[in-house]
Parts: sequence; C-alpha cells; structure tokens
Amino acid sequence: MTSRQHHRCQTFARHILEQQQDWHPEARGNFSWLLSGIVLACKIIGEEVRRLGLSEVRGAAGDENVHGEQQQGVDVFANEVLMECLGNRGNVGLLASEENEEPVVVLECPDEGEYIVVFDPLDGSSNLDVNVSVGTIFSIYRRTAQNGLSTEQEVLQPGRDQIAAGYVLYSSSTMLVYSTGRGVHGFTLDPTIGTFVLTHPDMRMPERGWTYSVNESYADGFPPYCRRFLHWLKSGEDNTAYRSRYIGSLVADFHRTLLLGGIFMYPPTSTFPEGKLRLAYEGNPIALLAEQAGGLATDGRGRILDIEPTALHQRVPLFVGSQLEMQKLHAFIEQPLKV
Ligand code: AHM
Ligand code: MG
Repeated sequence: MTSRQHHRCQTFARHILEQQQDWHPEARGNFSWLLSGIVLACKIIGEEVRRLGLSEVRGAAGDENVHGEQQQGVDVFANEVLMECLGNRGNVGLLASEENEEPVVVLECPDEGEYIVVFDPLDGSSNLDVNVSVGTIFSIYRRTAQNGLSTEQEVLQPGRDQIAAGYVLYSSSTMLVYSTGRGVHGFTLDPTIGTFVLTHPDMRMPERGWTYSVNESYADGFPPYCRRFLHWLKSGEDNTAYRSRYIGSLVADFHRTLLLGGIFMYPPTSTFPEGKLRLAYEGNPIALLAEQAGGLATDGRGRILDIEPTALHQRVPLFVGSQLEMQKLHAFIEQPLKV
C-alpha cells in the first residue's frame, strides 16, 4: 500500500473506534454512532455552504427562489440538518442549539437518551455574504439523571463536564477538530472519497505565538486592563513583535490560534458588557479544545470550564490562547491565573 493510500485509511470513524478500544473496551458503540451523526450533518452543511455563491440556487432568507418557494437562511438549514441527523440516533436525549430558544427533548428517559448535544449550527454566518470561512461548533454532555431538574437545568452543566467538544471549519478545506479529553485531533475532508482523514494528530498549541486577534474597533469600550494589554502587544516591549489577525468568524480565528499560538479575545465591550460570545455554544467547547491542546481559556477572572452556567444563552467574555500571552494578560488584570 502506498503512503497516500495508507493515509486515506486513517479515517475519523477508525480513529474513534481505536480510541474506544483503548479507553472504553466495554462500550457498545453508542458514542461513535452519535459522532457519526455530527459528521454526516456537517458534510451536508459544508456542501450547502460551498454552493452558496450560486445565487440562483440559494438566496437570502426570506427571498423567493426560482420555483417561487421561500428561501431559508443557511443557518436555519444547518440547524435543521443537525436536529435531524442527531434526533434519529436513538441515544440523544436533549438537543440545545444557539438557534433555538429552548432545548429540544428527543428522548425523555435518560436511560435511552443518554447524551445532550449543544451546538452552534453555523457560527459566523454573517460572513457568508462575502465568502469568508464559517464553522459548526458542538459540545456533548451526559444526562445527569437527577430527579426534579427541568430540561434547561439538565443542559446547564459546567464546561468541565463536557465529554467531547469540537468544530468543523468550512474553509479552503473542511476540517473537523475534536477532543474527548484525550488530546485534540484534526481531520481533513478528502472530497474525492467524502471522508474525514486524520491530518493533525495530537494538536498542540505553541507555548507562545506572534498573533493577537480581537475586534479592535471596540477598544474604547474595553476594560482598562484589556486596553493596557493591547498596548503591550503593540509596543514591541519584551522583544515582542505581534501581528494582528481578525477574521470575525470564531472557528477560523480560533483555528489559527490553535495552530500558531497567540491569543484570541472577545472582551466585555460597551455594547456587550458580558462579552458577545455564548458560554454553552462557543466558550465551553473552544475552552476544552484550548486546554486539551496545552493552552488556556478564561473570562478574565477564572477558567471558562469552571463557570457554573445560569442561563442557556448566557454570554461570556472569552480570552483564549497560548500560555505566555494568557499569563501576560492576567498580569495586566492583576488577577493570578488559577487554572
Ligand atoms: P454569530 O453567532 O451571530 O455568528 O456571532 C458570533 C461571531 C463569532 O464567530 C465571531 O467571533 C464574532 O461573532 C465576531 O463579532 P464582531 O463582529 O462583533 O467582532
Ligand atoms: Mg455563534
């Protein structure tokens, strides 16, 4: 077998199976079946995203297409595809989406519906009009099976209890990056065989980077510690020479930070005093991946993964990146980093 053929056989499904055999030999394959639902949904979403530029195929939400049918926003489409592909797995109890007000109960009984999947179906979708990368973010919890909890309370678990998290980045190539708490692994969709193959095993975020990523147009409304940190990043002090990179699409901005190190920030602003990003759909899954890759993620006070959530759609300031930049940020906050 040539090395190319060998490489193509290292598929996501095989990787999951091997992990299961190594860590959970008793497992019956339920979790793998759930992940395959996410993979299927993301392939369908990725295909739709790729065809978006063909405006006669899909216009803006609310428009009519050539057949006189109402157009659906691609984010609504992505939400429906994930709901469908996960709702029929037979082991998902609850689905919570950034697009839905309330969680959806798929299987009432926790013995059958043992998993909770939380997702942002198409993050950064406003960028699609200008052909910029977007992503799907997901996070998986186990049902706690405690009596008397409402559906929302069941979903409101701290990020440290995630049993898996990841994202799919729809870009020049489509990439799936995930963690089950045993490192971070990246797979690239090979379009010729329609399969995700392992291209980035055991991803590590560099100890430091040379890039900072923040929407600096809001800087006047950032907290003073954040403005001081920005000043340091740009000052060249301590032999630093940082570059600024901001796409405005979290999955893409985080993916770069994961590969190259540095820091991504969405601090509190005057418009969003609690930050703009959502704890459940964005903060927690990204924080799990960052920590598993050797980086850090905080809200400026403490670890994102330790926040006890109080509402499904709650927002959170997000600072995530390499050890060095995160330590330096916290020196400006004068809040020792307790992680
Ligand atoms: P969305 O969930 O409405 O798509 O918003 C989330 C996006 C993130 O992808 C990105 O990090 C952020 O919004 C950018 O916000 P801003 O335009 O304020 O910089
Ligand atoms: Mg989002």
